[in-house]
Amino acid sequence: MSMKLPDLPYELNALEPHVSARTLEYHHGKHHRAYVEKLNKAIENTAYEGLPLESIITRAHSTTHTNVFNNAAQAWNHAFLWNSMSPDGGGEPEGALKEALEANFGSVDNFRTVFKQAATGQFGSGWAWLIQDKGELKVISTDNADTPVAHNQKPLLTLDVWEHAYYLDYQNDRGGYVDTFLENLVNWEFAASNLTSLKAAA
Ligand code: MN3
Repeated sequence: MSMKLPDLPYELNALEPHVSARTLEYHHGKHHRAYVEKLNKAIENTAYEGLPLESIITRAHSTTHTNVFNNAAQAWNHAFLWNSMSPDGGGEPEGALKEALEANFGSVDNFRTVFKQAATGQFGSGWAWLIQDKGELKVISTDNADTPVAHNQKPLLTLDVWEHAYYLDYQNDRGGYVDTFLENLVNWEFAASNLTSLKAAA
């Protein structure tokens, strides 16, 4: 039993003009696919074969199986990324998510400022995240393939800041890409569905 590349939750051109069909064609069809294929190759006939992806990530993280970890984490992160964006995204969060962002960051605008700082401040390749950690919402960035899943943190949203995510559309303007994500693409409903009650977690 091997891992499968998940379909995009929308058409290749659904995020235009913010993310081009060409970017998604390469990002999903080449990059994400390659992580899944390399993972399948790396776990074939090993104790990892047949495990859920999250289990592969946490087990590989606690060992020195760097190749398994990197490809498993990238496979997971990209599947999470596609859902963190939506053709109907952007605008303002509502309800419990809005309240939680205001409680943890002062305001939704300040959350956007902090998220942009994390995304643009990540040196080299990596990811920016909104996570839930011990009952609090936090913004973090991770290097390369690293993922909150490996650190017992619960991701609510992510943005890929590897150059392959934005270079065709934004060249070196990572800040412009992050602004577009926050203004036009961010899938608040997905984040809200990932938010577990802060009261229950406290
Ligand atoms: Mn990527």
